[in-house]
Formats: sequence, structure tokens, C-alpha cells
Amino acid sequence: MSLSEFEIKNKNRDANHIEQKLVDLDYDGKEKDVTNQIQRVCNLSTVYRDLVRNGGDTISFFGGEYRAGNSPVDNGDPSVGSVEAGSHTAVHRWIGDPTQPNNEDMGNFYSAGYDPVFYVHHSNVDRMWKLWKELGIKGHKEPTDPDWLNASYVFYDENEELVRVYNKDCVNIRKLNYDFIENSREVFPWRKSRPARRSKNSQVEPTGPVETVDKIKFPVRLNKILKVKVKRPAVNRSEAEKAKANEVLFIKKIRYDSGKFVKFDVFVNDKVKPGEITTPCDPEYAGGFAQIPHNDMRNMFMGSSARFGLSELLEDTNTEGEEYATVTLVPRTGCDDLTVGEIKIQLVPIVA
Ligand SMILES: [Cu+2]
Repeated sequence: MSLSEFEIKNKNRDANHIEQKLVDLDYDGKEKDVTNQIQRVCNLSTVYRDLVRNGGDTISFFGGEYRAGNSPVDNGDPSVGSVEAGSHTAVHRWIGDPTQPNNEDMGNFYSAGYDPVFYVHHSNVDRMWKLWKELGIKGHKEPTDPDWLNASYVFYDENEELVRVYNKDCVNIRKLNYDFIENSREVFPWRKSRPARRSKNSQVEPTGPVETVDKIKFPVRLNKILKVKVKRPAVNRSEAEKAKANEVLFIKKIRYDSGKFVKFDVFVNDKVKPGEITTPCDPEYAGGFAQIPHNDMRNMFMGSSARFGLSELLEDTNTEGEEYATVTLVPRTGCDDLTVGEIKIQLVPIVA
């Protein structure tokens, strides 16, 4: 029996996600039982979170610095970028076929490029970079480190000639003779999708004592939910102070098996009834850390870190005046042997 064109095209995609199904930009490998309408609202909040709340400075958006000669494990744990760990990885996993041994094609580094949708997806990631730059937010600045600007890659051009392309050549896409045409402001509904402020009436004090982070023996394994109190560098900052620095939660020294899909979620000051926070629309949801596997690096542990912007989250959860933030890490997929080495909150200056 020969396969139809439709079957061939979708052979290595998740069969449950092909027709009439809205993408879940916070996908963790499990289906959420929500209507398309709710999914859309949550997706808009996820894009807002990736581009605004968690992308407040250069490193938070792009990720930390990998230097030549650093090993993948003992590398100073450069952080992952906000879009990369968020909606970008969710789309890879959502399209990849879970019945294939390594979630091919899109769900694995080595095979993602075999699926034509990869190029559409990554073009959109490039577009998100352009949108981030043009939001007019002070900390949204391109990297200026010469090591980064002068890093280069070799490609074949349309005449099959080898050409060397530098990062500095790609910063301004118009120099590359392309652009993304946006029809109207209406194409940015996510700009208005900051999670709604929690009403004070709906909040309850969490039950049971929660340890402060200095009492925790790190590294800690994320085979179950971890809840800790973390001291904040300042409380009730004025608007002028907030304009000078973002308050950022750092989850550092994350060690994970790079042969597996991993995702854990981070909640801050979740004062709602247990089990009530389920969607990215909730203001307590700081975001997730997700990575698709490298098939050829099975059993190899990688080091990484993640950053989550807290300034708006604390406003939206009515907790700006609290000395400690309660940070909850919820393992979703592949976290049985994932460890976290440090959790802290710091002010990150906004470079004008
Ligand atoms: Cu990708």
C-alpha cells in the first residue's frame, strides 16, 4: 500500500495535532483539556511572557554566553533565552511524533530540519526577535560583545558557493534584503495579553511551612515539587527604581539528561487554592524551562540556567511588599534526574 501525499507529509508529526487543532505554546508533552478559545488566550499570554516579562534584558532574551572552548557541562551554565525555552521549544515538541523513538522529526535536534515546518517555525522565531527589538522597551538591546558579533558560520549560497556569514551581518535583517510585513497593529494581540491582575479576594495564604532557600541542600533533584522562600533584594520599588533595574529570578546550575525532553514550570507567590493554577494566563506562572533532546547525546548531562522576570509578576499578584518570594518548581516531563543547584533573586540593571 502506498502512502498518500497527506500521509507522507505528516508521517513524522504528532497525528493528534494535525487537523483543526490549535498549537499549545506551553506544551509539555501532555494534552491540556481546554477549548480552542482558551488555548488562544493562553498562547497570547505565552508570547507576551516570552517577549516582554521574561525578555527584559539582552541576556534574558538571547540566553547567556557560550565561549569557544567551554564544555557543554562545565560551562558556567549560560542561561537559556526566553523564547528558546518557552514557545520555541513547545512548538518543536508539539509537532514531533511521540510514537517515534526520539520524537522525530521536530521533537529532536538532530532531525528537526527534516520537516519543512522547521523553516517556517524558525522564520517566526526570527520575526519574534525583530518584534522584541522594535517594542521600544529600554532593556531590549542587541548584544554588542565582539566575540558574538564576529562569530561566523559557513553556508552554501544559491550558486552552491561556500559563503561565510557573521552574526554582525544578521543583526539588521534589512541588510539581508528581507523583512516581515505586518498588516496592522491587530497582528499583535499578544501585546495586550499581560496576565490579568489577581483579585485580592481570590488569594489565600499557603498552608504549611515553607523553608527558606538557605536551608535547602543543593543540588536538589526535581523528581517532586520544590517550594522555597527566596529573599528579595528590595521591596515596594518606585516606578523610577523599576525603570533602572528589573527584578529577576535565577534558577541556576540546572543539570539535565540531554537525551530526553525535559520541562519544569516555575510559579511565584501562588496564593490560590492548590490545583487552581493550570494555565499560562495565570499571573503566578513565571514560565517554564524546556529543552528538546539531542538524540546523539543520550546519557550526557548538560548544564544550563534560566531567568524569569518578576517585576510585573509581583505587581499582578499583589506581592510587591513582601520580603520573600515563594518559588515553586513543578516538574512536568523528564525531570526525575534533573537537578537544580541555586535559586536566587537579583536586580538586573537596564542598560539604556
Ligand atoms: Cu528550534
